[in-house]
Amino acid sequence: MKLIHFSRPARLSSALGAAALLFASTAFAHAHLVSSEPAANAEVAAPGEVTIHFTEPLEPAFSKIALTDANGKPAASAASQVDTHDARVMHLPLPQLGAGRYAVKWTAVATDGHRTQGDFAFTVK
Ligand SMILES: [Cu+2]
Repeated sequence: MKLIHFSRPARLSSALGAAALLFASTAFAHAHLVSSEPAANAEVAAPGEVTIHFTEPLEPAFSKIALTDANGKPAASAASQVDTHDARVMHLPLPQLGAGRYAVKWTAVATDGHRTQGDFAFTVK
């Protein structure tokens, strides 16, 4: 009887320990920007899309990229998409952009539900 009484709490605490470990390993899994094309502050020929690489896989339903022109007007007509082969990559297809400065605003929601966001600009020559 004593063995049973001891083994139950032991099993419970190891389950809690495993849950705590799991939480610890995912709690800081926020998606941060690794790199982008165009790169921040780059001066480029009109790009076909904006591509951003993140440190973590993204939740497609809640992650997005928006592009505005120098007047603050939306400059992309299509919606951004998380890459179907690599969820750490997000694309924003672009129409033919004229010369000027553009601002990229991204929102990334990692699979742990944590949201990160940021912005950068690039210039089309
Ligand atoms: Cu997180």
